[in-house]
Amino acid sequence: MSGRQINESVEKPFRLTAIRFSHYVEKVRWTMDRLGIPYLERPLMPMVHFMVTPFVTGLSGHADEHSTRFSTPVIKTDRNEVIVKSSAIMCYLSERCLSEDETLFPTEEVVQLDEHYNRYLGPHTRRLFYFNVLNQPDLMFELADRNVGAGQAWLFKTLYRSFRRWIRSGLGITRERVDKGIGHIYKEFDRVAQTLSDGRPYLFGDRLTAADISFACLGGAAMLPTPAEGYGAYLPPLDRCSDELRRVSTELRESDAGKWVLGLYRVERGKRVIPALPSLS
Ligand SMILES: N[C@@H](CCC(=O)N[C@@H](CS)C(=O)NCC(=O)O)C(=O)O
Repeated sequence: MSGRQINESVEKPFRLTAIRFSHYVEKVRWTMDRLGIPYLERPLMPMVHFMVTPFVTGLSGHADEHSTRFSTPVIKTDRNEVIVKSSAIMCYLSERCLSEDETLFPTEEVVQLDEHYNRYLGPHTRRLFYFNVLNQPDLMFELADRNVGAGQAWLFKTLYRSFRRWIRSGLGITRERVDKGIGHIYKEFDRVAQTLSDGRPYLFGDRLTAADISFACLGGAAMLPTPAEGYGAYLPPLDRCSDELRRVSTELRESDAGKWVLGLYRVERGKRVIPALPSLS
């Protein structure tokens, strides 16, 4: 399915404003790549995004209990519509490009499971990631060097100490919450394995839905998938991560649900077909 033709109903490339390595952004990139939507990505580092997204969303941003109204992903379509929130964007793309038989949101259960992952899985994997990686400035600096342009990377590194403090307090990152979160992540992976244990290829049967993409991105990010494995941004290499992050990622990779997610990246996501800025080579 990866490598679909450029969608001909699209008049000019969409614009994706994105904290480049975000797993919520990956949901949208996956969907756009899958549907052949041409887009240009404006890649951002966290905190630097506050200097950009207000100019894109104006007053239309949407806050929830885990993110501000200036959060990403945000897209601007070929018709100049600005859409915020990963699931709303996926829904728009699905309605615009897919028939009723192909929709990514075929039932209310799919909508609910996607939202469940938005609210109860994405925040836990993100806290686990930041709790560990913020303590390794060299890894954070490499994320900047590999994911955004040189000027922005310089700004991020220069203001890193303040940014780190704000990220920690903004996301409520504490040892206790991370410990609880790890339990939740394992539980969600177990639940997925149980659902798939009857042999079905996807969470809702024999077709890929938004819930599969959502789990693969919001849960799968804890396994730190690489661009070669299909992830649309650069995440830190496992062998340089802290013992805790490496242990959890490795255990998830070896679990049934983790293997299934890596298979989804391989078969359904594939490598990105639309060049992004800057290059991920
Ligand atoms: N509910 C939003 C959440 C997205 C989200 O949390 N994005 C993070 C990136 S991991 C972000 O931009 N955070 C910065 C902020 O909240 O200002 C969605 O699904 O799009």
